[in-house]
Amino acid sequence: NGNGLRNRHVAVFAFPFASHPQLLLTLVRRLAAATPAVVFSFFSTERTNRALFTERGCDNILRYDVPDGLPEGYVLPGKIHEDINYFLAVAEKEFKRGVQVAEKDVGMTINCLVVDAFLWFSADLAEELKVPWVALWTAGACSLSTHIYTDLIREKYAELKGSAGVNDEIVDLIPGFTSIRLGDLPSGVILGDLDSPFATMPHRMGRTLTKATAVLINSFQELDPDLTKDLSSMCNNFLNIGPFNLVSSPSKDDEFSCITWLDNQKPGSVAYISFGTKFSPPPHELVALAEALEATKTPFLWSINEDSHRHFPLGFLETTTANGLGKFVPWAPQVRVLEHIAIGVFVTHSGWNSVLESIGAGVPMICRPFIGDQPINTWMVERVWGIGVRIEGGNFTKHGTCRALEQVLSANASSKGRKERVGALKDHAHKAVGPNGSSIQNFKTLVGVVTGATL
Ligand code: U2F
Repeated sequence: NGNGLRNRHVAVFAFPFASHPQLLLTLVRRLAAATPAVVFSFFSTERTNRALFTERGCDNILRYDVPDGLPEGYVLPGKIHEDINYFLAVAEKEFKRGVQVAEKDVGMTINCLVVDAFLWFSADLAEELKVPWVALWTAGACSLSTHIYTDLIREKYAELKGSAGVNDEIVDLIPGFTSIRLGDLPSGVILGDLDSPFATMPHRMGRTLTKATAVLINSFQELDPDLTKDLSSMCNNFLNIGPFNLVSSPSKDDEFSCITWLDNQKPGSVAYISFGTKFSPPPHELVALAEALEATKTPFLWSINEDSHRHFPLGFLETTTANGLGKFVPWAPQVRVLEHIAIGVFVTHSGWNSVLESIGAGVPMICRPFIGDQPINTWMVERVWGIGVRIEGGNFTKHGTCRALEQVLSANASSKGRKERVGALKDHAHKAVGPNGSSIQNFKTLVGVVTGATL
């Protein structure tokens, strides 16, 4: 099995929810291909591993299942927060136990830990084993910065003595940001229940990451030069190694014939709509969005689960399908869709992967954020990068959505400006992962950390 050639053993800990484990495995596959002498033991729950390890992968990645901590009889998926809490209650113990099993199997002790940054507590294990601790933050530099600076932000916010509301823009609140709207900070930084696990987890993560051997993000440094500079001063080896979707080739699957449908649309005319893996606007907003698409006669491709069709206005699905204005699919090959010449705008929840994929394809966005990092990603899209608009008032109304569609799809100067700016970022993204690009250089540094060459 080639074990004789293997000289290092890396343990990888996944946070087994939403798109997290997939992204980590994408990274590990890249690392495994670059370092054939290293064995990677990948730990995640049985349920996520089953979905991830469908194809034959690299010989030097071993799959290990860890328990999900759910009580007997619990039906998945429950409430996401509940599922996460059950997992976190057993995670530290189970990962540790798993490492001992893998060390025995492989016949080598662990030389390095690569983890999802949410698993901040694994820094203790790395210290105990005296090995480098490498953490992957699956979202952008903007949100990471708010977690690293949570203590500072809280201090400055306290000085404001409640005089600022959620809609107020505060100048110089966070290093690397000229200004930020308080309401766009991830909940749990200053707003919401600061003692809940969803506030304490990223807070403790932020404090711990500054001690990591390397902090990796799925982004490219030219997107956020100021934030990158600042985060590099806070963390060791702060490495932008993305966009991941431009490094790995997109899946060729197009089960629902999205590409064929797009082939028959005019260039730059179609709105692609998707709210990621977990989110859907409430029924009245789906109605408003549907009405706006019809009123503006915007051709659209909508990735939406069939269960939500019942919320559409009467006859909307049938009419728009019959007259060719729209196409509804339960899943779209998003990266390929966004790259299609027919796409004019992406209506998105601003999940980090979606934002990055839109940038990688040079498509401007209309953002309707829900929670977590989505509002701050939206802030960046609209106010910092100038490549999209936040839906007026934060929710879809017929009027606001018509306006946003007209704004982004029209041929006027501000729409042209948006397209030019997103086109320029697209070029930077492609250069970053091209020969000698910044993300490729950073990846080499990472390989050095993982193989022990740079220690
Ligand atoms: C969580 O976000 P999500 O996983 O809900 O959303 P994204 O980060 O945008 O990732 C969705 C991925 O699913 C793909 C799409 C993205 O790679 O290409 N996809 C698809 O291929 N076809 C479809 O029809 C629909 C989606 C979290 F909620 C966010 O706040 C975080 O920013 C994010 C990253 O940590 O994770």
